[in-house]
Amino acid sequence: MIIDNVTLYHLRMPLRTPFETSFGRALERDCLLLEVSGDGLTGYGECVADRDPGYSYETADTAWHVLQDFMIPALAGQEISGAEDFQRRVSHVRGHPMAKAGLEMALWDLEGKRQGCSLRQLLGGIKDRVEVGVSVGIQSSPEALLGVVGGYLEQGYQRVKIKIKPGRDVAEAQAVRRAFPGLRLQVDANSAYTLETAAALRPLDNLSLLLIEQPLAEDDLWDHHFLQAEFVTPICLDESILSPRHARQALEMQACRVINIKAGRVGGLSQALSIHDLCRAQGVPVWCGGMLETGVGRAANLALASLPGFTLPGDISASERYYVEDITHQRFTLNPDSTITVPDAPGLGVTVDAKAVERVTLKKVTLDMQREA
Ligand code: OSB
Ligand code: MG
Repeated sequence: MIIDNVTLYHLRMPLRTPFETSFGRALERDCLLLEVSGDGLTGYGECVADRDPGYSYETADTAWHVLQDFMIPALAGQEISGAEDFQRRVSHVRGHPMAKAGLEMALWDLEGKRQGCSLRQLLGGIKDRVEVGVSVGIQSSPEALLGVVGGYLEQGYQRVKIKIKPGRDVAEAQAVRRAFPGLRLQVDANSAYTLETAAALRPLDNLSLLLIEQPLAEDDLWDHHFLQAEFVTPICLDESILSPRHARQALEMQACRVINIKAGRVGGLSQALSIHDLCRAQGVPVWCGGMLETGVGRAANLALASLPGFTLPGDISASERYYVEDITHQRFTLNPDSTITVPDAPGLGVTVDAKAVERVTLKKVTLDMQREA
């Protein structure tokens, strides 16, 4: 297809409750919404870069710059045949995986609408509902954490992830384990430890956790190898895996036993698919991570998580866990068995509420592709 124009929206959405991780506390979440028109159809994508470079170096502003000044002009006037072709055309842009992934998502949505196929079908997903859990931020105390976790269990979530950081780790995880002995529980450190300080995490190995997510720095692949050798609990990498090549090398060097896949972090759904295939061939479990997505990105995550290798519950919670007002007409809700139903309408299977978008838009630009050519 040939793209006629692309509109970028920088959104800032208030979170229902503050979300605290080892890299900071957020009361709102930024992202870019991409609206791509071509062939008389419109596709949407979500770029998950946030306001601050806390989780990764990308921010909504760097993604805006790279999309507007480099990636989108590279596509002007060109016939784009699919995700593989798209990746080739933007391969001159080093890094900036979230910016790439946002644009690729919009092309998948367009392609699905053109073929009358859901994203799930296009990707080869096999499940019509996927197992999900909830990611709980750092709370003011272990007691407060128990209250919040208990609330989510009442809502029906059967898998919980708690965020940890130095000094707020073992006591928190032990308290949750004691209160909920049978709970499927995991922790996420978001790179807050070194091989030395991670020695404090030793007691976590006795709590029957599903996994310990990203304890060490993003560029510390080799030290994760040493840490994994000391733990029975699987180490799962998130921030460290930015491409299928990283995934292969992490497994080769036994730096982890599980991989968290986020299409944004790895440069697009096509790259997420490659990592899924690689892990599946080796019997390595994967699960779908989350970036507090709006209904647009959430729909994509559900389609991705419907692939057969996603054998652990995803960080894909109900829309109401994140936002009072989402930007899609569809709201995702939790089924009683801790699953969420995968959309089956063409493309992402969601429609965007223009009024709701307007209310949370900080800035907006339309790039006319014919003029750029
Ligand atoms: O590390 O998985 C993470 C949110 C923002 C940035 C990084 C992470 C997270 C989450 C939330 O854990 C997952 C969700 O979307 O529910
Ligand atoms: Mg994580």
